Amino acid sequence: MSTAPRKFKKILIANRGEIACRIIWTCKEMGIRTVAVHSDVDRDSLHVRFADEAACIGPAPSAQSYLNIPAIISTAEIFNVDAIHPGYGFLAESSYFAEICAACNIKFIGPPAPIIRLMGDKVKARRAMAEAGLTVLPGSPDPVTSEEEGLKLAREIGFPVIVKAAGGGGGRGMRIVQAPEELGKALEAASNEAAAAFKDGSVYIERYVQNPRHIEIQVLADEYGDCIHLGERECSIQRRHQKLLEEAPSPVLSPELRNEMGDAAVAACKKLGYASAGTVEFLLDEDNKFYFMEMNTRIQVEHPVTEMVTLADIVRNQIRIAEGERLGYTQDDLLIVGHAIECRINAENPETFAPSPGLITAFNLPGGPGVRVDTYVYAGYRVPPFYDSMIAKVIVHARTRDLAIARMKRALEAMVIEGIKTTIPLHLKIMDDPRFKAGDISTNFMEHFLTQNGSKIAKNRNGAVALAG
Ligand code: MV4
Repeated sequence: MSTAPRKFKKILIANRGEIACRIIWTCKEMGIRTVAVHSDVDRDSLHVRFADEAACIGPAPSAQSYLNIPAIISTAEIFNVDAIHPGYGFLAESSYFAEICAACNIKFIGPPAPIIRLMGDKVKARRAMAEAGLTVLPGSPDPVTSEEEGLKLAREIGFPVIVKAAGGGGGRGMRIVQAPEELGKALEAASNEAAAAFKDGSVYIERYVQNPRHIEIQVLADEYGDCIHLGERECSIQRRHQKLLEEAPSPVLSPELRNEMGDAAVAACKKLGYASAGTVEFLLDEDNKFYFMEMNTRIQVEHPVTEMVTLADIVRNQIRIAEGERLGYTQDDLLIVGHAIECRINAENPETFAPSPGLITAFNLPGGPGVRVDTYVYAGYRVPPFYDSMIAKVIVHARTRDLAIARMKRALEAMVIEGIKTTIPLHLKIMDDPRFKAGDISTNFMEHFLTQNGSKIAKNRNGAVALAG
C-alpha cells in the first residue's frame, strides 16, 4: 500500500456541458489546473472558457470526439495532466478507457476498472451484489438461453416477470411479461434490441415489481476500505427511463429504512473493494421492501441534490480519493438537512419532448436563497443538435419539501430562456400537481401526469411513443 498520497496539479475533463463546468468549478476551489477537451461545435461552450487550457479533439459526432480515446489520451499526454475526470456518459463507464488511462500512467478518477466492468454486466452485478449481501429479486443467476429454460424459471418466480438485457440499463432491451404465452416473443425482442444497442444479446429474467419507486444510495469509498453513504435520492419521476427531476431525501423513507438501505449499500461496496463515488440503485416496492437494481460507477446527473442536503462536494471527494487520500469521515458525521429538488432543463418541446436546439436569444438565471443552477449555456449561445438535450439543472434547497417546491416554482418563474423551447413549463406544472405535492409518486407518475394533463403524447402497447390524433 502506497503511503505518499498522489497530488494532482492538472486534470483533464473528458466531457462537455454542465458536468464539465461542474468539475472545473471544484478543481478551481482545490487549486488544480484544468484542461478542457471539446468537439468542433463546442468551441463556444462555457467549459472551454472556464478551463485553464483547452484542445479540440475532433468533429461534432461524439464517436469522433468525446469517445475518441486516442485523441483524449494524446491530449492528456501533451498537456501533461495527472488525472482524467470522465464526468457521466461518454467514457465514464468504459472499463477499457480506465485501463488505457492506467497503462498511460494517468489516474482515472473513478473506481477500479474491474468493478466498472463487473457493474456493466447486469447479470454479473446482480450475482456479485447478492453474494455481497444485498437482496435481489428472484430471477436467473445466468443469462437465459432458451424459451424452455425461461419458462421454467418464470413459472418458479411467478408472473409477471421482466426480461432485461445483461448489457443494458436505461430500459433498453426490457420487456414486461404478464403470462407464459408472451415469454418467447419477449425474450426474442429483448435480445434483438440488446444485441443492436449493446452488441450483447444476453438477457435475464426477474420478478416484476409493480409501481416501484426508484431510490438510489450515494456512496463514497476510499482506496483503504473505508466507505460511507450520503443518504438517498428519489428518482421516480422519469419518462421513458429519462429522469426529469430528482429529490433528496425521499419523501417516503423513514430514518430507519434510510439507515437500513444505506448500511446495506455500504456493506456491499466494502465487500467488493469499491473506491470512488458510486450509486447503488434500488427498487422499493409497495411493502417498503428494497431490491438491488444496478450500480452506477460514475458521478450522476442528480448528484447536486445530495450535495445540497449533506454539504458534501462529491466531485471534491472523487478527486481526493483518486489522489489516494483517506475518506476522513465516518457515517456518524453524516447530517441530512432540509430538502433539495433538481429539475432538469432540456432543450425540448415540453409537450412532445422533440429536441429544440438553436440560438438562445435571451437568458436569465434565477438566484436568491437556496437556488443553484448548473449550466454551460448563456445568451447568444447556440445549442448544438448533436448531444443530449439537457442544458441546465435548477437545484433548490429549503428547510422542508413544501418550501423547496415553493422555492422551485419561484426559481423556474424567474428563469428566462428564449429562442428555443425548454422543459421549464412542464416542471412548473409538476410543481402544482396534487400527487407530486403529496409525495405520492412512483415510476408510473409521469404516464398518469401526461395523460391527466391532456398531453399530445400517448403511449402505445409496446411502450413506444406516438403522437395521438
Ligand atoms: C424493474 C422494474 C420492475 N421490476 N425490475 C428500468 C430501467 C432499468 N434500470 C430497470 N428498470 C426497471 N426494472 C423489476 N424486477 C421496473 C423498472 C422500471 C423503472 C425503474 C426505475 C425508474 C423508472 C422505471 C420505469 C419503468 C420501469
